[in-house]
Amino acid sequence: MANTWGYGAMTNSLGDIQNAKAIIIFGANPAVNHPVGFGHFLKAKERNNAKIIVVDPVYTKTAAKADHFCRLRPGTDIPFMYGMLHIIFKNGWHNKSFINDRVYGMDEIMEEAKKWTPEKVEDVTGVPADKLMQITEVYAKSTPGTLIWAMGLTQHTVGSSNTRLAPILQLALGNMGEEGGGTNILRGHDNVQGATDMCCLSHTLPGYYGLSDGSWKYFAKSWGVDYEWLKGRFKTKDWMNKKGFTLSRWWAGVLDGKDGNDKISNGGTNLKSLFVMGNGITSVAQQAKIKEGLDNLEMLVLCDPFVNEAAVLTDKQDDVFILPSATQFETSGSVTATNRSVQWRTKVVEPMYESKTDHEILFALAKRLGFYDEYTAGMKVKENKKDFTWPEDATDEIARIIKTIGLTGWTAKRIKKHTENWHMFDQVTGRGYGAMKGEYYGLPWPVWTETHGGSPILYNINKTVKDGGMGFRNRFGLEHDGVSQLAGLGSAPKKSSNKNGYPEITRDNIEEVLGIKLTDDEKSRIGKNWKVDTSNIIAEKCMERGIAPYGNAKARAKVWTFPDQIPLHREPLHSPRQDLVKKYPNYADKANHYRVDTQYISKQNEKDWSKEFPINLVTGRLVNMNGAGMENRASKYLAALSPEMFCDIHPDLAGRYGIRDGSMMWIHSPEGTKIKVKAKYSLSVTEDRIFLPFHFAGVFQGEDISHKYPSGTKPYAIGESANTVTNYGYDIITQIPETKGGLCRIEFA
Ligand SMILES: Nc1nc2c(c(=O)[nH]1)N[C@H]1C(S)=C(S)[C@@H](COP(=O)(O)OP(=O)(O)OC[C@H]3O[C@@H](n4cnc5c(=O)[nH]c(N)nc54)[C@H](O)[C@@H]3O)O[C@H]1N2
Ligand SMILES: Nc1nc2c(c(=O)[nH]1)N[C@H]1C(S)=C(S)[C@@H](COP(=O)(O)OP(=O)(O)OC[C@H]3O[C@@H](n4cnc5c(=O)[nH]c(N)nc54)[C@H](O)[C@@H]3O)O[C@H]1N2
Ligand SMILES: [Mo]
Repeated sequence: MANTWGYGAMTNSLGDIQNAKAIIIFGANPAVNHPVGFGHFLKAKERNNAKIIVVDPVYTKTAAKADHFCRLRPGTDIPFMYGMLHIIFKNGWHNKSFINDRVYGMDEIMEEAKKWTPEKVEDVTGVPADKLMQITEVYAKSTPGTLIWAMGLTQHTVGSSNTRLAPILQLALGNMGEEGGGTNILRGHDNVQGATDMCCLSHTLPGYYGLSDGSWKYFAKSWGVDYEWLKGRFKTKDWMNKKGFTLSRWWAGVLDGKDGNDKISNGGTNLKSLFVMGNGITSVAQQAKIKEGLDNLEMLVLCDPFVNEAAVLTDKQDDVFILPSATQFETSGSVTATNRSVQWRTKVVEPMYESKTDHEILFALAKRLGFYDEYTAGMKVKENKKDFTWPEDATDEIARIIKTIGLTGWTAKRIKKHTENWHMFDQVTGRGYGAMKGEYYGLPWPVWTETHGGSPILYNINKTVKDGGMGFRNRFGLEHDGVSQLAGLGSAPKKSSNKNGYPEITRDNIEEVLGIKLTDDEKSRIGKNWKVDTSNIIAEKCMERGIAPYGNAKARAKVWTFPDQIPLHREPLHSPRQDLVKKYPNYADKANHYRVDTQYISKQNEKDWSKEFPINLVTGRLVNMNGAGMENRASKYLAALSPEMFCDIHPDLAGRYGIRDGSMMWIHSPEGTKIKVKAKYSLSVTEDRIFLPFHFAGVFQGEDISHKYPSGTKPYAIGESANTVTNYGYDIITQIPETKGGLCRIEFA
């Protein structure tokens, strides 16, 4: 099962934001969701008089600290960013040499940007044309500028296009690979970056290795497991290379087309059991469907330190198992932060009562399923050991195998040494001193070799590769449409033996690109290419010559394999602007999207949704709650800060429906579901939209279901889940639900 929420990592770091001269924030509310990291934003203001620009449909606590606030309509960031690009190109504020040497496809972006005049952007986004011009000038002229995003960009059908256009804006300004620049995605959970890097997802192997025969064979060999055995785990071989279901749509796999639900392509069987480790379930869109999915399972297993409220939502009576997981205070191991740096976590207490750590639960499960030996084999490969030490040998296994993002240097020993020496690093540059000289704080990946010091700023060619420099990765071939994909002349990392663009390094081209001769011994040991070279010969030789093993190419603004080769505006499936739906229709329906037929245009065209559901629905977070919220609502003091589920609503909108401040209101969704919540008058929202936090559960469509909590486990606060009314809609590439761009109807309750 895949968790497809996150998207991207920081190219720079939170500390580096102090170097920014301007900060533009799209769909993120760090004052609430990253309050410690937000300190660095405020320091940039103090140090450089950096201007903060917030682009959000809601006036947030972050907006309150900003110099400029642009209130856009949900789901219209693409027109907004094209509007900025329009003004930038028109005034010649773009970085021409950077684009020429280091970017592919910008000409097509320029063409599209021509269409988005400030007046047109105003009509589509709601942001006044003069405001757009004002902030664009501020941002374009105050370089380096850092671009921040989080969930306001990703939770849309066009989320993946949003996350492409934001870096394109930075590329146009030459803000990539610079201190104080970059695209800095504020990630979610503790270690979500680590979970992403290990690809706890359904469409790749660990370390972003694709689902190809070559990758499977590389892992089989590296794990010391027979490839034929791995193959035998699948129904037939072709299933090895197919994406699985995602977290957002597993329920469709259970319902399997029943009652008009989306059909699946799963080899003729539906999903029968669900094993949950570390997800709240009530945080996923379309709770009524989720409930139906849960009710129809044969078996449900919930591993959680708290009672997972999936157990409360379902009416299922038998074969629901609640396994008490230990918390992260009761275990140890490495965790990865939002800026790609790593730290070692040390156990604080032994697992309490009958709880077990997640790895113990997984090991026990593997034993009962009969593949414990294969499951743990990779940890014994390096020294041909009989047994393994957890978690050190797992960490070393990762370091040995994962080359794609350069984890070679992340051995348990080095990570521990870093964590023991946290006081020996500069807060802004991350540079170490004393015992940590030559290394960066937390060894941000890529860490190409066992002695490399980490790469604090991605794509920075003003540094040597040994000191963390690199160009863009050569990932998509040498040319496209007759245009070279390699970087231009002279744009290689500092002091490199090859001053120009060069391909990714392979066994076949290493002598030519690096200008070296390999010995016969080296020739016999070297791997086929840098991604599978466990001998580390490629990386070591590259370091000596100042070469990045992954090549030096152009960043691509055009993705020729995606439905939209360059990002294009498409109205949300449920749009309040029917006139614009005709002009900017959503995608064609997508069959077999992570095994589920997914609707786009057919849902959008089903009817004029805005007639019945005229109000935009925005969801997001509160500072005192996290995710599905059980952890916090079970805390008396955190629960007291927001004891009830509520809806932020503008007094004038509320007034039209006779809803008083503090009275109850119904919110209806296009899917025919509803929730009953308390109205909270707020000027943070306008009259055309409401805001809901999504941290509640325990009430479902007006009905209190709290009698279903096992005795003694009912949290201090319960309420409706916002996800009961979030609309149908999934990103075209990642399948992230459109939880930030829906419609609703309200009424006094
Ligand atoms: N206190 C607290 N901190 C957290 C979390 C938590 O639950 N509680 N969760 C963690 C996790 S898992 C994550 S992923 C991060 C998320 O961090 P954020 O992304 O900051 O979280 P949200 O509040 O969901 O959304 C951010 C903003 O996106 C805006 N938005 C909605 N639609 C749009 C749109 O179409 N365009 C634009 N530009 N903006 C839009 C919302 O109004 C909101 O202010 O926070 C992490 N930190
Ligand atoms: N409407 C709407 N929905 C959203 C979002 C939104 O903005 N709007 N944001 C989405 C995003 S970005 C995210 S990340 C999700 C977050 O939602 P969830 O992934 O559900 O996040 P949490 O509630 O933080 O954590 C899930 C569970 O993990 C348990 N847990 C904590 N520590 C451990 C541990 O060590 N081991 C185990 N086994 N379990 C543990 C917690 O008790 C909790 O029950 O919500 C998504 N849903
Ligand atoms: Mo998240």
